[in-house]
Amino acid sequence: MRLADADLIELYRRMVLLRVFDERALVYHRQGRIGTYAIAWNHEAIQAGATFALADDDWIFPSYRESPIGLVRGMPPATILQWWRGHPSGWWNPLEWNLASISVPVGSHVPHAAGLAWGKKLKGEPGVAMAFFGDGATSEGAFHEGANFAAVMQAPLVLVCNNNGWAISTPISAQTRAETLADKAKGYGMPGVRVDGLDALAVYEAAREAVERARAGGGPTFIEAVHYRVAPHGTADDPRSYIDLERVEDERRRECVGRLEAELRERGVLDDELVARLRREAEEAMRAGIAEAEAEPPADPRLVFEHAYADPPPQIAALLRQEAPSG
Ligand SMILES: Cc1ncc(C[n+]2csc(CCOP(=O)(O)OP(=O)(O)O)c2C)c(N)n1
Ligand SMILES: [Mg+2]
Repeated sequence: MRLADADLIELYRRMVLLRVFDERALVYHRQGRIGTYAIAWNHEAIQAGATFALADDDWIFPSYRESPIGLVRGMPPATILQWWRGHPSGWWNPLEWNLASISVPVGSHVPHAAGLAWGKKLKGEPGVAMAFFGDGATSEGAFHEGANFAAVMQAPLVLVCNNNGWAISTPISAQTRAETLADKAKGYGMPGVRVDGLDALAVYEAAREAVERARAGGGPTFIEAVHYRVAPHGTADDPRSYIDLERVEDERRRECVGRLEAELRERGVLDDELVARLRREAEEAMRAGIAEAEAEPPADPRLVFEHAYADPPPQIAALLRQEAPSG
């Protein structure tokens, strides 16, 4: 289905927002203003493209790689920056955004998404769930359980696998003997499709079909979005010892935001002025976001323990009784 010009601009705007978030977040990490950060550079076509097929009622289950995905629903950048700063104001109420909390354990959110989708079906409520995870997650038991369960229950679930070729330093060839990850879908009895992970419109189209099928009672779909990771796994990783650096250079030249931009310029939908304005707005949102995050008072360290124990051990109970540190 052809998107209207206004939709194409909105899709591009979301990609720019995600790109600028990622680039600024890396700088903030280097400046010591946020903690470890999972770099999402060149994953924007998958994140913006797939979620573009969702309605506001639909649920998103992100992994750490999709940490800024709330931006596509209007979540303030400060919230996500606070998450990476380990500050409680970075914990949102999932019901407020129909956005589950970010899963750092690999694949453990796939059964959660399957359960939510099945629950929607049982209650006769509208809405589908979309879970994002990586190629490495397909080797996890939790992925298998979630995918199988969703298929058996014909739950309205869309599984979006970001196949960037690497699980930190483990290449896809060490994860599976399957020719493609999409082939795994057959074993669960669900449709599996493979798309170019740098082509936002192709990802959108695959997601649109999957969402439509899910809404119509046709059960889950597995989407494998293929690309090659061009940035380190995260800020604590140095991939030079394991990655194909020539391929990285090559892939960087084909990066996905510039690709959609070129297509939309050719269609006469984007021009210099609009491109500059959207980037400027995203940069301003980030400047305001980090300022807002840093203006918040630091969290009370006792919070770390408050929700960890029903009956705290005596030493911790004594610490919790102390006055909160001032400043
Ligand atoms: C259950 C579990 N095992 C191990 C880890 C450590 N770990 C963090 S990221 C990662 C690699 C995951 O790769 P992939 O699923 O391909 O996602 P990507 O990071 O490439 O987006 C691993 C093994 C973890 N977070 N959770
Ligand atoms: Mg991966």
